[in-house]
Amino acid sequence: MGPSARLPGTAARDRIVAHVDMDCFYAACERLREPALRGEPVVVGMGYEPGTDSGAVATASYEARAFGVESAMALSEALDILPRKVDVAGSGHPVDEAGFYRPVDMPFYESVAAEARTLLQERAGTVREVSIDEAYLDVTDRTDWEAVGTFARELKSAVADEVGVTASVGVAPTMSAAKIASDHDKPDGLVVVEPGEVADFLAPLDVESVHGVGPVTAGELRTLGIETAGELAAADPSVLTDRFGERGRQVHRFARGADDRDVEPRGRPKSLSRESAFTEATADPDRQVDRLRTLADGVAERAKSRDVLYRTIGIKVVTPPFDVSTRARSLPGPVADGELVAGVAEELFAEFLADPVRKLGVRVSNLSFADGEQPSLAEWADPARGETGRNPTDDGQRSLTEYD
Ligand code: TTP
Ligand code: MG
Repeated sequence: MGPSARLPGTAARDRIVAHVDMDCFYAACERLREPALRGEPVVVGMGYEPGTDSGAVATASYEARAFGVESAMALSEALDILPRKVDVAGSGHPVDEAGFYRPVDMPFYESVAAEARTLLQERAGTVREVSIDEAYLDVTDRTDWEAVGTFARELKSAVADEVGVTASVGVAPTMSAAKIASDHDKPDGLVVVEPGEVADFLAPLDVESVHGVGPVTAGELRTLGIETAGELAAADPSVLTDRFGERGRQVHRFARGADDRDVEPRGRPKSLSRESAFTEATADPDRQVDRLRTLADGVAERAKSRDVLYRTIGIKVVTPPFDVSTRARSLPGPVADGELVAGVAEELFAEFLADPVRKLGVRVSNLSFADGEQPSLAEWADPARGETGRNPTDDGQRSLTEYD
């Protein structure tokens, strides 16, 4: 049996799970190479061209958030509430009410994330990476409940000293409580929820913080008068299953703190993809192709950073109202070639060119991994997938809704 196997019928062991999430990660990376940005409002824009107001906010430092800037906001809107420092000079606008804007630089952020991953892997037996800045650690065999506070503080210091960014950490006996705990005291947070405290910890929180409850489900629950996790936990399970089916039963369990998922290392992805929506459908071929190329570059970059070759290149096109079309082409052999991804994506897109398009995606599949290892079982059976409600794509990476 593997380390996470459990005899049928036995109760969940008291796991010690830590969830680690870096604070304003892209902005923290920018500060790492540009220390003058420390303590300043910093906005990192996806699709942002310095000097313009194009793109959308990928993240903002906490100083910028204090002005109301937040992820996925149109960059032009962010600039309205927080102008660029360089623009306000001599304008009479107070300089301390202005910020620094930087474009997304994925290769750099990936390299910082790789350092953090190495460190987490040294300090925990089992690590499940969920996104570029977020991972679950099973630390049951490294510490105990008396010592875990110290353990987590040392982990945070190591991330700060060796990687140079701050992390928030949540510790709990379950994955879902650990995740909520890491978010509870951000930034630079450390929250430990001991066994027996989970239900009390969850009870006052908004129902949307319950694992598996996204904004839509939360809205429906509110119409049923269920606003907090505690109210969800106390709700009649049959009402929930009538309304939401099996998922109703699941979120009811999560709200009560029950979650017997083990921290499983992430399996090999079957494909890598990126997608991005236009705020409004666009029929402008230049914007369409431009976006397609950006997505293709992003996918190729990701494959390269993971040492992955691919044999199939595909696109996804969403046209109004919500019609999804996919097209794919397989190559004679595995390649790693960004220009080819962009070129094939563009050819596949030709039949849609100048149609109104809401959303575009680029995907590579038929992957081969450079180290020749067999894919792990976790790849085939992964109950924890698709959990964040923020459209993780199949490699666990977020897709950003861009505004333009
Ligand atoms: P998050 O961990 O959600 O956000 P964050 O690290 O910036 O801030 P914090 O955790 O302190 O709340 O996401 C990690 C990175 O992913 C983030 O730095 C930028 C990117 N991202 C996007 O590109 N688009 C998004 O909509 C979100 C939420 C994040
Ligand atoms: Mg984060």
